[in-house]
Amino acid sequence: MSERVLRLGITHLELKFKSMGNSGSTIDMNSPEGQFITSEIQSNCVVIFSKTSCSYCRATKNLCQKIGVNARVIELDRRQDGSDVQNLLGAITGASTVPRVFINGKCVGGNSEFQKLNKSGKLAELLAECGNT
Ligand SMILES: N[C@@H](CCC(=O)N[C@@H](CS)C(=O)NCC(=O)O)C(=O)O
Repeated sequence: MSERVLRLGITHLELKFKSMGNSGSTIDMNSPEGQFITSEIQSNCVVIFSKTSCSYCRATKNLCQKIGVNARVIELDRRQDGSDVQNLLGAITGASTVPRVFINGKCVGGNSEFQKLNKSGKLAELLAECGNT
């Protein structure tokens, strides 16, 4: 009797896991949006996944301009695949908000984290790793 209950429990957990996987958390870096993200973060020292309508994104872009950071800006609301790219960014980085900022191929977070990196002086160190001036 207890063995039967245990088996049912495991089956239930497996089903739950599969349905969570189907609800948008799947990471497929071979998908078109996965290949796009990989290509952009590998070929640019600083990449900002942004939206033109987003005030946090504006703050990040303004700071880059102010301190002379040369950033590749991708405006997701100007792309047909913007939602797919944003969903995948959410799965990769743990947050699906914009901006999502990558330096030297790694996500450093959103605007708050980017501003903090600048204030602490760590931003300059990260930028130096990939030669951004
Ligand atoms: N704490 C985050 C806040 C970012 C945020 O709330 N962004 C808004 C737009 S300004 C967002 O992503 N909303 C959902 C969406 O646009 O899909 C940061 O500093 O980056």
